[in-house]
Amino acid sequence: MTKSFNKVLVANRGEIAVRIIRTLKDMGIKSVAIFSDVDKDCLHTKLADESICIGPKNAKESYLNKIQIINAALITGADAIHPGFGFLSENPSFAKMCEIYNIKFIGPSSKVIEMMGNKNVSKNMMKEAGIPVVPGSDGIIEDMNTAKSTAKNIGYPVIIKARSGGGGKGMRIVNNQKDLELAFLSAKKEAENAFGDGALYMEKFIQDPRHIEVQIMADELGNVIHLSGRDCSLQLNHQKVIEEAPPTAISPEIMEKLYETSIKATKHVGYTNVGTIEYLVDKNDDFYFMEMNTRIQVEHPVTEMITGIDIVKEQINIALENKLSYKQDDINVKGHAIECRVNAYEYTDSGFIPSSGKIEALNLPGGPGVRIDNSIYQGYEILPFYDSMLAKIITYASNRTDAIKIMDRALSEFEVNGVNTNVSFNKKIMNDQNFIDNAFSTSYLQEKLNKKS
Ligand code: MV4
Repeated sequence: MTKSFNKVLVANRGEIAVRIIRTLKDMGIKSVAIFSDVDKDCLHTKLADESICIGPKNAKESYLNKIQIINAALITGADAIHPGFGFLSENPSFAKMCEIYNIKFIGPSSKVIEMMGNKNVSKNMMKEAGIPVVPGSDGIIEDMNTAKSTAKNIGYPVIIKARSGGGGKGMRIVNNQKDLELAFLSAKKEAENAFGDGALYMEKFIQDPRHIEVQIMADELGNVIHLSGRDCSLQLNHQKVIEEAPPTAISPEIMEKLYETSIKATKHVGYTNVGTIEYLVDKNDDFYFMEMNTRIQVEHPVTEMITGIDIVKEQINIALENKLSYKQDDINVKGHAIECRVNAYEYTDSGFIPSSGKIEALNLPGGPGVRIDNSIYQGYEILPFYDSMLAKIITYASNRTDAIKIMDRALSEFEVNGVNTNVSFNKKIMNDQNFIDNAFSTSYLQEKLNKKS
């Protein structure tokens, strides 16, 4: 029986909150926006059917304040909460609180979020299922002696990672034993400060990999499909700079293996709703499970463009305990999509300089093959308190070369006066020969910038 939600609270801000509210509107479901007191004029509060202030600008007292958000849902009578990405989207205790208060959390169960959030547990679970993982330590490394013997067994270079990590925090690449102790201790300290958990594990460092991820969808009835993959290899400081779909640098045969592996992994962990499995693919086309993200991703629009599927709509459909709207045979990948993030910072020779200010004039790109997911409007004040992402430009064409050309045009049209952005940095990438030739790995951008400085 198809259930429905009367009202969904969007526990986020910025462009992803706008994105979710748009789909709720398309589905005829009322939306509730939350905002901190400095965000009262944000676009998402204007587009939602109702909005409610949940606290002061400090995210710990507002967008990360679990009980305030639960209270907002109870006060407004929301049946469900969509967490978006970031903030509490992968916080198991928040998902658990939703379960306790009988508010549907639009995402996997709190148990699965907890398991996948522990990178050591998730890796061991995948190993159990026969899924390729990077050779490394057998669990957490308790002390320096174990670190030394483990690194010796694996063989340098090795990479140290935090159990509760993500985005590169608490991560160190170590090329020889003399650098090991400092790397181990600094990684532990960084992980303790960032995650409140200093537990570390170690892996063989895979040289110059591609970062390939697979979008999966699983309903609560046991059906699992994939929506093909994305290539997110162009990164800087562990932030994805450009994302594209499908991953044309990897052969279709290898991608088929990643798709089969992703379906197996999703079923093995008892995953439900929408998720992403990240892999490293090396020069020999060997691939290794890296992590499973239990949320919708920033880069989901490139997958929507090549499949024609509204992923947020399917998240809500799954949360309503409906069967997946698609079978695997219904998924037909067509064309190529690329995404650039527009951030309120500019890239200078001394790195990224954050920017804020009032948007005096704004011209958003458009025309054939251009989609803009944005949270800005003329007169909006960019605040320095939260993530610096202002908009995402997604371009689509029948092939990668044309999608790049359209992105180059769209970036030229993107004008925002009053705040500095990384638009010109992205435009340089669209005209970089190695990018155009799709001949680069995850270290490319950092090495290119190191050469310049
Ligand atoms: C790796 C790796 C190579 N070998 N693991 C993990 C967190 C994610 N943000 C990046 N991660 C990586 N894990 C092994 N065993 C390469 C990456 C990686 C990366 C590492 C350092 C600097 C930039 C990077 C960009 C993408 C992937």
